[in-house]
Amino acid sequence: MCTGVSYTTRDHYFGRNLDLNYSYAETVAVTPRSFPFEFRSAPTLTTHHALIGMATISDGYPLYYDATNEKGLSMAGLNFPGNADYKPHTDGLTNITPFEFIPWVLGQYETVAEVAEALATLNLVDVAFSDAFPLAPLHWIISDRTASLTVESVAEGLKVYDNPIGVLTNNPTFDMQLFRLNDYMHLSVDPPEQRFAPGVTFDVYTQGMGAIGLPGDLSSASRFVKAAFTKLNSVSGSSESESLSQFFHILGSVAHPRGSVRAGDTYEITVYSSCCNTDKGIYYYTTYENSQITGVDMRAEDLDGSRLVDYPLIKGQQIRMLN
Ligand code: GCH
Repeated sequence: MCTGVSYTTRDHYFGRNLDLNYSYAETVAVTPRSFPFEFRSAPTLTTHHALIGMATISDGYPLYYDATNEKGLSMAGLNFPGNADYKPHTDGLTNITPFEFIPWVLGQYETVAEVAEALATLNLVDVAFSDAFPLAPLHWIISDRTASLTVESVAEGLKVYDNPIGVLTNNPTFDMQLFRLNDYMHLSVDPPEQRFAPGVTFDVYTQGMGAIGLPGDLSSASRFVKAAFTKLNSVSGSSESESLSQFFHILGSVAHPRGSVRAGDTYEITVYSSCCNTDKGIYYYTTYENSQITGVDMRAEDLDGSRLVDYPLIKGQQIRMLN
């Protein structure tokens, strides 16, 4: 399972958990402005906004899972099995494959409003990258510092939803996830008030009782509610250290410790958690076994060049011993 989050303190932050029982040699990849983005049907972007994000690189092409561009626009693909439905090529529309979708959006646009307009003529086509990398059933969250969209290509066509929560998980479809939040409107960070029945005395015997009923399991629908509650009630200072810490705690509230979610013969784990400062273009991550925050600053690279730069993940614990 996965969870994507958009969060603003002084700067804007965007990131996700990637929860899986396998991994594809992910790297933090910086795509500079003159790296030619070739598309199967759409015209090549010979120059474009620079991108930073998590990707698997195959045949020199960055297959991004999530990324941010130098204008602060961000996007992440999350699993959407059974619902994602990509279409045949259609003349008159912009035909983009799912694996091209992140470069196509982040290469060209600066705001969610611009993307919403471009999506009016978009067709997500059923073309795989290669035999080794078949079509991935995904839906996407696209965010700038003020707004988020959810994009779902389903049987009825392309759906574009405003995402006022700034959170995305997996199934079911986003309209259902949003609707189910209604069931939790009684939850609160404050101690509960007695409204059970007149004349009964109750004891607020511990902190946190106002949110009893908040789902704690790791199903997608439950993670949506938990991450929404945690994010929307989040309180943090505005420094980079305080914001990053808070962001990773929000993601931590829906992380997968190995053993809690069986997937076949193995277990889903939170392979990585990411947090990009979208104003500064710095991509931070932790991995399942590396709790130290590692960062890559896109502005330290030659963004006018054409050479893709990638930093393989540091996956082992970085322990500071004091004696
Ligand atoms: C290719 O078409 C696209 C690229 C892959 C390979 C297939 C590496 C890039 C990117 O789309 C990759 C994709 C493999 C895989 C990824 C995807 C980004 C996110 C997705 C995960 C499986 C999503 C994790 C998730 N799991 C919960 O939501 C890595 O499709 C669940 O419910 O299983």
